[in-house]
Amino acid sequence: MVVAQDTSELSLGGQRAKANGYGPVGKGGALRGLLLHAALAIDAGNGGVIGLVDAKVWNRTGGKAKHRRSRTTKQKESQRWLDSTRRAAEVLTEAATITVVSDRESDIYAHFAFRPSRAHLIVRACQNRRIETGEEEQQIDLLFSHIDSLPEAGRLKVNVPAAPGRKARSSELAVRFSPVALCKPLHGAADLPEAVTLTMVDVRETSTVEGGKPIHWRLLTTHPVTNLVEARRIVDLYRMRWVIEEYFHTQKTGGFDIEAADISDPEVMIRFATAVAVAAVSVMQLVKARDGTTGQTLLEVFEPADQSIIEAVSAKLEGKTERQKNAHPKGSLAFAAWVIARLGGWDGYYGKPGPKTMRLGLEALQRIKFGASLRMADV
Ligand SMILES: [Mn+2]
Repeated sequence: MVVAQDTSELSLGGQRAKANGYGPVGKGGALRGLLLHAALAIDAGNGGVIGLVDAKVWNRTGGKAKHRRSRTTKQKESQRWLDSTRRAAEVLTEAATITVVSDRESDIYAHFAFRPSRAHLIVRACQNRRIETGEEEQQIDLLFSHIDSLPEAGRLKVNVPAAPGRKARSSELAVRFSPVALCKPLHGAADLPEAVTLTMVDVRETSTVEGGKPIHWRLLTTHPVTNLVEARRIVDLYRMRWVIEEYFHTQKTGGFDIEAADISDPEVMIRFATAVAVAAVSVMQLVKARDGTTGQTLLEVFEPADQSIIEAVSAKLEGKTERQKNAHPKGSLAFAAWVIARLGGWDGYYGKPGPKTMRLGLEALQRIKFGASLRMADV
């Protein structure tokens, strides 16, 4: 099982948001809003979204940041990565293995040092840390120059999907990997261990990329890597991090448009954003399940009582031709996704229903359920 965690900024405006008590977000401090940190559990086998492991919404108030080492707000904020990793290990008791993946912001020594033994990590490195090399006497090297000096272990082919400002491409990655012993940061806290042993997997695109940056990921992981197959696995697991970006997009312009909510009181907005964080998971689950590839049941998103309503709505929406029928088995999440997408305005033919359609469909289902409960009360 993969857990993708990340932080997203909800930009809610400038001067007026500031006057309402919203703290700074983004660089420069001109924009005001809230921060959302979330961790999503994903089935590493089929890409299905299992659920929300952790979510926290907060308002960054507390004045001007001081020098980095005495910045208490920053320290408290970086704790979020450790907290979500610990939470994943606590709640995902059924999972055989848990791999928590996160981007460069989470390259924090304590994150590696204090991870629960059940939770493996894959973190994209941004700090050129000191590492110990040589067993006899203490030799010190730097992480990035060490990995750069290694010969290529081989090459991998990957498909890079399209993104805003980027065409889809297939590319070749040169792979290097090595066990590394990171040294405790010079000004690290007293309770940190002197060194942490991890593996670094370095992948970089071999050809130049038109209109975009070539991939270069330096991934630090607690998983052992001794061959190219295992290195590929680390890259593939890290790439599942993309799901959390889609999840944030769902909360914003992709689905709920939360940044357009005009709520002046930060406390009320925090509660609203938390509710959207939960609702957006159901939307993501439906989007991922729409092709029937995740093998999930309807009950992973809906209440048992919803099943007969969804089946009744499906029967009503189905047309006469094969192509107008719900092709998925009853009881599957894919069956429900077809119904919700149709309720959300999808015609059943063209394109694939995205987060906005699924959100509208879920709202329509709520109205249908409400109507059904009124009719029940009439009798
Ligand atoms: Mn991030």
